[in-house]
Amino acid sequence: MNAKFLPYTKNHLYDNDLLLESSHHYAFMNSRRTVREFSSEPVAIEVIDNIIMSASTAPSGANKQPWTFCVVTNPQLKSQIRVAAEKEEYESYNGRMPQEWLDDLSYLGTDWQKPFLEDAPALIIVFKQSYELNEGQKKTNYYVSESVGLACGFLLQAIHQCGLVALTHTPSPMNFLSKLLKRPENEKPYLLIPIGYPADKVMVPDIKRKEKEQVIVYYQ
Ligand code: IYR
Repeated sequence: MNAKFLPYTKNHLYDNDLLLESSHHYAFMNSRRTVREFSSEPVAIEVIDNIIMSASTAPSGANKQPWTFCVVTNPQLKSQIRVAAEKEEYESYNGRMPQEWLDDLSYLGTDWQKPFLEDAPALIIVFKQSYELNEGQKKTNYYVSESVGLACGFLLQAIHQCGLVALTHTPSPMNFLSKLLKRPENEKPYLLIPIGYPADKVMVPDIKRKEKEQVIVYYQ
């Protein structure tokens, strides 16, 4: 099948306008923080739709878009997810994670308890589609983890743009999510992202981001 090509144009910025735009964008992105305490104030489903559809514009291997975003707002299901996640996290924090890992995390103040799984108005559970399954027919997907990671990055940016906050939570192992959400066999849980407004007077750890000399290498 031959690809059909369409014209594509961009607003071309120059010199100072370009510099200003890039520096404003950096400042905006640098103001994003992971938040672990949420207000229970709901977020409209239409807003969540738009945020997820923004994420779904991410590039993907052969444009297969190998992702499913499950949105849980049902309080009973949120509670079931919390119970199952805390069961795994309790084991992880009490024996499964080596001391070096626990030491690396200690300054973030995380532990096995995950109240945000019930407090946040919505949980977005991102599934990667290891392969495509269409009426029993399997088809290959490519660069699945890279593609879904990019979509999650877009998702976090859209959430930040809307003045909302999120947390990239990775209960481990995560297979309980496939069971609770009754996902098909070609989907594997990838990230659990609670989304909402921050709790009143929320605090975040005093983290530092690396300097540009530490993250960029120029070859000129
Ligand atoms: N999944 C655990 C532990 C955890 C691991 C890393 I790496 C973090 O950056 C943060 C937490 C948890 O969610 O608490």
